[in-house]
Amino acid sequence: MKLIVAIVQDQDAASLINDLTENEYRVTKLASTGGFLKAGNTTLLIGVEEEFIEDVLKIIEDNCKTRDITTSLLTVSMPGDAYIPYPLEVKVGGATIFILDVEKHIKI
Ligand code: 2BA
Repeated sequence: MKLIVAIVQDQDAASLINDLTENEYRVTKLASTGGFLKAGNTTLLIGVEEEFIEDVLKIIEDNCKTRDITTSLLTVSMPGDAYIPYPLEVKVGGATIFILDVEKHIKI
């Protein structure tokens, strides 16, 4: 068995979870926060047998869009302790995915 850890944007999470559950995959949703943007995102845990990995990846790809996000994360310091926000554009998503080996899966 494998554990797919998928970090997706909040806007894509509901439709992705619907598609996964309609296809009889089990999924756990965690609220997470990106370290760079410090904005909310969604982490999904999906436990599947190896033969279903490609199908799950396809469902994730179909649901997760890449978006350009403009943030005022950076500030430029000005004389006299003043800071002005400096817009920064980053591309976020579709999804960041890790696939891990599961040593044991126990359900009691
Ligand atoms: P964040 O860390 O908030 O990053 C949001 C987006 O900002 C990233 O999109 C990337 O385009 C940009 N970014 C991140 N770190 C950067 C840096 N040091 N310099 C310049 N730009 C940077 P994605 O790559 O699509 O990542 C989306 C979210 O996925 C991330 O949110 C983070 O929560 C997670 N993630 C991505 N790679 C990861 C990794 N290797 N390990 C753990 N989490 C990861």
